[in-house]
Formats: sequence, structure tokens, C-alpha cells
Amino acid sequence: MNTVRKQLLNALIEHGEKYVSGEELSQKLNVSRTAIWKHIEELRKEGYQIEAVRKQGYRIMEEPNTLTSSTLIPHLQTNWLAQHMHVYEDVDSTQQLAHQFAQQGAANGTVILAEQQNAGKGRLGRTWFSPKGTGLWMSFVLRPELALPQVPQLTLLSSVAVLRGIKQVVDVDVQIKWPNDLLINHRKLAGILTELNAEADRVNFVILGIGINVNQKREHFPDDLLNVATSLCVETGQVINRKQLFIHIVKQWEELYELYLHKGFSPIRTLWEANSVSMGKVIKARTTNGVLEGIAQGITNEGVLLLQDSDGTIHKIYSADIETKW
Ligand code: BTX
Repeated sequence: MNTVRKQLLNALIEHGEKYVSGEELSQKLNVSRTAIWKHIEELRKEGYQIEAVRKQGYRIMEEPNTLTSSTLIPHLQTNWLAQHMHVYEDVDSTQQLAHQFAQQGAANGTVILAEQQNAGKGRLGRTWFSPKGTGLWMSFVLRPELALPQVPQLTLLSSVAVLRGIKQVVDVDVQIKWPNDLLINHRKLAGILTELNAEADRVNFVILGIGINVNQKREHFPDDLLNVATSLCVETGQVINRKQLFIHIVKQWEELYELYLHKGFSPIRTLWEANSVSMGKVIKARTTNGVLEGIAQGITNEGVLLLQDSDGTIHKIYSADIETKW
């Protein structure tokens, strides 16, 4: 977006419901009142509903419902996360693009967001259903100074951040399932995919993918997901403002990450355990070495899941799919 238009948009957003006069805007941005009027027309073409009242000025009535960097960035409450954004209509996978951006030197905290993914990625070669305009499908480029074994902690941190961001926007009972799912009423609301680009002992970058079902109706899900997936709209009956959700999630993410950098994983672990669906319950863990059954005891400071089997032996689970027995 043109710089003057960006400044104009920021000025209108700052004034919220109050009018700001063409005169004041023209002085502030150092352009003529005719130029202000032309930029207002361009913003209207982008979907902003801007009211103009004689002798009072302009104000924004409604912002476009689509996600664009110009509609998101002015509202961000972060210092670095999402301050650089690339937003697309239609992509194969935001993960793929984020890897490319990271290889080309994208800054820490760059976010890639898409309205639709045609080949959304889950873990272990699985796919992630990402229909147009109804979810948040995004990937963060992160350049953390972490040792390799610490990287899975970022998945757990992300589940807490997404949960907290959701709760800021809508009153709903979300729970975390180790390692990477958010559930409502035992159905999958969101998934997190952490991918790593590293050398033997050094992290080059992490691409952290977050997929959240926001405004899908039940009938929008394909048959194979009908009984396993859900969306915020299905659970609450409300259409949720995706922009607000995004803004709160990135804010929570940045705050928790700063906490993590200063205080380590322990406070994140406490928050994670407090919101986990499986702690203290009997679970089945399908690992690459077979199936283990027992009680989920907690997670370690490395983010590893502890499972106690019927003999009392504690197993450390590094990677698995978990089934919880209700
Ligand atoms: P996962 O492997 O834990 O979950 C994938 C499984 O979840 C699928 O096999 C299917 O059963 C189910 N599933 C697929 N789509 C959905 C959906 N929309 N809602 C609920 N359940 C579903 C979880 O992997 C990690 C997903 C990360 C997705 C994000 S979106 C932005 C970024 N870009 C990208 O390509 N992936 C990530």
C-alpha cells in the first residue's frame, strides 16, 4: 500500500469512532485535501466503508472482512511478531512459502497468511483442510537461539498462545491435546505444525504453522472430518472476527515467547498443563515403536510427555498420536 494511504489509514483508525477533518489530515500527512479525498476513494475500493460528513470529516464505519496486511498491521499490539507480513488469497501451503521466505533471509517474526490453502500440511505427510475465508492459516518464520531439543517446546508454547488468544475474543472452553492440537468438546479446532531447518547443532530457522477453524459451518467440513473437526462458529453459533483473533493470538504468542526467553519453559509448562485435556487421564500413545497405554502424568521441562503404564513404569514420549479414553 502507498505510504500516504497507509498513514491516512492509521490516522483514521487512531480516531476510532470520532471524525477527523480533511484539513487536519492534510496537515498531518503534508498533502492537499484533494489528495486525501483521492486516497479515501482508493481505500473505499479496497473495501473500507468510510463515512464523509461535511464540516466534520471522515471516519471508518467498517473495515473489509478479508485479511490483508494493510487491514491487520495498523491494529497489531506486538513489537516484532507479524510486523512483516505476506498475505495471499490462495496458496498451496503457507509452510512451503515461509520456508522460501526464510531461505531468502526473511526477518524473525515474519508471518505468511493465506485465505485458502490447496495443499495445507499436517504432520507426518497428512493434509490440513483449509477452505477459503473461514479460517486462520498462517506460518511464522522464527529464528530462535535455541538448542535443537528445545524446539518442540515452541509447539507447546504455541498451543497455549493460541488458546489464550481465542479466549480473549470468544468465551469458549478450549483444551490442549499433546502435542499439537486444540480441541473443543473433543473435536479438533486447531493444529500446530513445527518444522525445523537446522544443522547438526544449530537451528537456522523454525517455521511454525498454525491452522484454526474459525467460521466454517458444520456442513462445510468433508465427510471424513465431520466427527473429528469443529470450528469456533460451530461451537458458539457466532461469526467470529478473524482479524481480532489474529491480533490477539500474535500478541499472546509474543508475550509468552518473551516470558519463555526470560524465565525458561517452566511457566509455559504450568500454563500448558492447566489447560491440557489428557493430564491424569488414561491415554493411548501411538509411537513409531508401537502403542503404549497408561496415565498421562505431565510434561517434562523439555516438553516430553510422561506416561505411566500399569506396571508403574514412566515412559517418555517424544512423538506420538494420542487417544484419550473418556
Ligand atoms: P495433524 O497431522 O496433527 O492433523 C492432521 C489431521 O487432522 C488430518 O489427517 C485430519 O484427520 C485432521 N484434519 C485435517 N484438516 C483439519 C481441519 N481443518 N480441522 C480439523 N481437523 C483436520 C496438525 O496436523 C497441524 C496442522 C497445521 C496446519 C497449518 S495451516 C497453516 C500452516 N500451513 C500448512 O500447510 N500447515 C500449517
